[in-house]
Amino acid sequence: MEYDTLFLIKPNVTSRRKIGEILQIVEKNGFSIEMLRMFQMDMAIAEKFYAEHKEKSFYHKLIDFMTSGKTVAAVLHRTNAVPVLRELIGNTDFRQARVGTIRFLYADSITRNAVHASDSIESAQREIGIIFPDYIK
Ligand code: 3AN
Repeated sequence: MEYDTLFLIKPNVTSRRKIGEILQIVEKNGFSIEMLRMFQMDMAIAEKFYAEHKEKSFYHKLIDFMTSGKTVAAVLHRTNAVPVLRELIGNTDFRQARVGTIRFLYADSITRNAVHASDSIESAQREIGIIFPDYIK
């Protein structure tokens, strides 16, 4: 089945001029970019986006980081987009990320882990609605 997922390139990567390399990796792996936006997350968007982590110990660190610089957000389209993109980005903990994955190559720490990809079709729809409220398929 072909559908959309949400992809974020986080501030630790945008500040290092690696945006082009990472978009090239996703395109080479068969994803079509349907929407693309570069912006600095404000608190309201970050809190909405990470609402499920509100009670976690790392929540404030995560919100501080995500609002600290520019993020590139993309709606990516592909067959089996969610599991294929999750596989391509690698484990949340970059030390356990498979060799060659985006997090293996670009993460600096568990919080500064370079990229985000939706973990289910439902999450993808919710997250696309937050970042691209006027996107109509
Ligand atoms: P993923 O991004 O792999 O789906 P989630 O949804 O569990 O991982 O976590 C969201 C974000 O929160 C991660 N991308 C990471 O930046 C941060 N995070 C998750 N777990 C930790 C942790 N143990 N310590 C610090 N930051 C964390």
